[in-house]
Amino acid sequence: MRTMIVGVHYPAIHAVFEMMMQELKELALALNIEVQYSFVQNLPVPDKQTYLGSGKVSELRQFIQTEAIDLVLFNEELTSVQYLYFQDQLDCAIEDRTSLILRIFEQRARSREAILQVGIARLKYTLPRLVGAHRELTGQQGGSGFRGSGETQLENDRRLLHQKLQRYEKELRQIAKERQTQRDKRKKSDLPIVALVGYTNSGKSTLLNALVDEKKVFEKDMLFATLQTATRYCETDDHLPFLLTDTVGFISFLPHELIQAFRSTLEEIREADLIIQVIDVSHPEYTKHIETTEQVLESLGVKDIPMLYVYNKIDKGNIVFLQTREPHLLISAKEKTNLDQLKRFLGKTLFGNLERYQLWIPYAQGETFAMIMRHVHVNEVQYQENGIYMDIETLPSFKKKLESFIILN
Ligand SMILES: Nc1nc2c(ncn2[C@@H]2O[C@H](COP(=O)(O)OP(=O)(O)OP(=O)(O)O)[C@@H](O)[C@H]2O)c(=O)[nH]1
Ligand SMILES: [Mg+2]
Repeated sequence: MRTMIVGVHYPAIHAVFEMMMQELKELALALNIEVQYSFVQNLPVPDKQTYLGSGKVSELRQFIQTEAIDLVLFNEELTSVQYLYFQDQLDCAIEDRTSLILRIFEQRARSREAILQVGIARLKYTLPRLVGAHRELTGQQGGSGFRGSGETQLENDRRLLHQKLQRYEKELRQIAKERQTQRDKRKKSDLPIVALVGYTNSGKSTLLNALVDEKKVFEKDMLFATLQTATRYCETDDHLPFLLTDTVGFISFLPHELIQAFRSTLEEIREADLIIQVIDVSHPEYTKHIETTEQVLESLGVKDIPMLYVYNKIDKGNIVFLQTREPHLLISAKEKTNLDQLKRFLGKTLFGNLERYQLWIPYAQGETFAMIMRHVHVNEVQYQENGIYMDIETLPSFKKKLESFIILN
């Protein structure tokens, strides 16, 4: 497939323009589409109706013809007006950034929840652009100005899509409710929750896998490898337990339809006690990745949660490290470099204010004993004749579960 990318370079996106164009190529590559040509116009702002200036459109049309281009990818999300305009003007397939990202998500979605979320985002994207698809289907019969069968058909299709959207949203609400129940249960377990966030492909899933022993999650060198939130049991260097959550990665200009659709999944981040932002420090644009990540977090209403900046992939030679955020650590998830340091940090941050108790547990309370062993830091255990003596350290919030076993001095 002969493919080209087209972008308008204007002051408002000047700082990220090159990165966006490069990313657009990578997004295409994630769908096995190789980009051959790039077409850029400098403008003060993109044209509201035609995105490019009108002279440039003829030039583009000419180029498409001469080079036999099959597909044009636009650097940004086109408005429905712009989209329809290009559909009319260009003699090849067109797709914008949002649609491309949606396609990747569609390809990767496996769980029912992810499929619904992506489906909703796609429907919301498609509905306002339906006219164009129709004009193509119904051929040239428009233009004479009467309400032909095409238009009734259009109304029909729109209604069907609306109904589908409502069905999806209803089902997703149900799943979101279940997710909330799971979350509440997790909260009740009193284990602190740590969320991994960051730009796509920065190494979040690899880090999670490096920190847990079993039930590995999917990691791969591609954009948006993870669509499904996964939570795993984990321990600090002192064997203090916490939960670690891996989430979908971010990207600049992440379509708002997707953020909205993935809200229930991403809300897990809001309930974290600590956020680890994973940054691919070998990427030339990593400081922009940090900014993007923080913008997305803000749009999700994530605030006032302590954040640790973990600069990953230090094993790759080409690192120019300019520290911008604190607290931070430099690691390699792949080579497992400095993970001890990370675990120590987590221990200090999550369990810094541990309280020490002496417990006495009768043998009849075997289950409680097992539960306590799992959830606290144990200094000493003595199996005595009538019961078990324990010297432990734990978070103050866990005290109420232990109350009846505490030995008062
Ligand atoms: N060299 C090197 N590669 C790494 C390191 N950590 C992760 N990678 C690679 O980076 C790629 C992406 O890793 P993932 O863990 O899937 O990234 P992610 O952040 O989960 O990505 P998404 O799920 O797409 O958001 C994989 O090919 C990893 O092997 C590292 O420390 N060093
Ligand atoms: Mg991942």
